[in-house]
Amino acid sequence: MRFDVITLFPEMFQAARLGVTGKALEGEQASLQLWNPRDYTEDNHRTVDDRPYGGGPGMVMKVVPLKAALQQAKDAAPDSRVIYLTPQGQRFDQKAAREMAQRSGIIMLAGRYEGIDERLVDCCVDEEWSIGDYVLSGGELAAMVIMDAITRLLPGVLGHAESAEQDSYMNGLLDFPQYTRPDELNGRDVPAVLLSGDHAAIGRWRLQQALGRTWLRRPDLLEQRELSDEEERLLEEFIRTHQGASASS
Ligand code: 9D3
Repeated sequence: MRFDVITLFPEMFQAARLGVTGKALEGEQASLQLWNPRDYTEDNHRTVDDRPYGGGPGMVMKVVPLKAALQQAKDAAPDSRVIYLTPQGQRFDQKAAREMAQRSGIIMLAGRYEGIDERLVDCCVDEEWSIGDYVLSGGELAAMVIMDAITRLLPGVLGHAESAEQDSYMNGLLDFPQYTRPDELNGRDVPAVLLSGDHAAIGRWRLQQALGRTWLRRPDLLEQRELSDEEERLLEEFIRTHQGASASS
């Protein structure tokens, strides 16, 4: 998949060269091209911002250099839709990540300051997306969040084990708790079932923990999900034992 990003801060995308996204960019699963509007300015000061009509605080990104950078990206990636990252956009979620992972590429426009001229949205933006209800300083981190979520879904990016894990555990529940050595830490033991070697019992315990934590922390997720008879039984047992032990955790 091809990612093109219009940004005044291309250096921020060094972070995408690390880890899973970095591996995908080294391989043939993903590519990243950065386009800096400052490189498309014509004045001596290389000005990329201007005052908002109507007054008020802050600045707006200038249309001409932004549009020139965007046009270069579109010429290089003619099949990609243009996505503007903005607090006014649709909320990006795992469903959106799965849909975008089917595309050949996306061009992401990362705003700075108070945003971009609305006429540029009207002419040249296909979709507007937000990553959540909090205030960022610009669209770059949002672009990297979206890149990361999509890249993990591309064929050949994760190993077999991790992909299988994604299939079974992006199932609308929170993760079960993890433990590693040592088996005792500051007087706290690893749950005995995990050392038992009984894989069926381990599977049931993990499912019960996932259901229980989702019930405690994200009841909204449980409301969106059907539970099997087995899951209902495991959750009821969790709730019963939780009520007896809730002071200790
Ligand atoms: C609170 C909105 N605006 C009030 C005048 C100011 C403003 C806040 C943040 C204007 C631009 C920004 C920059 N944010 C993004 O570019 C952004 C963003 C975000 O802030 N939150 C969640 N998702 C995104 S995607 C792009």
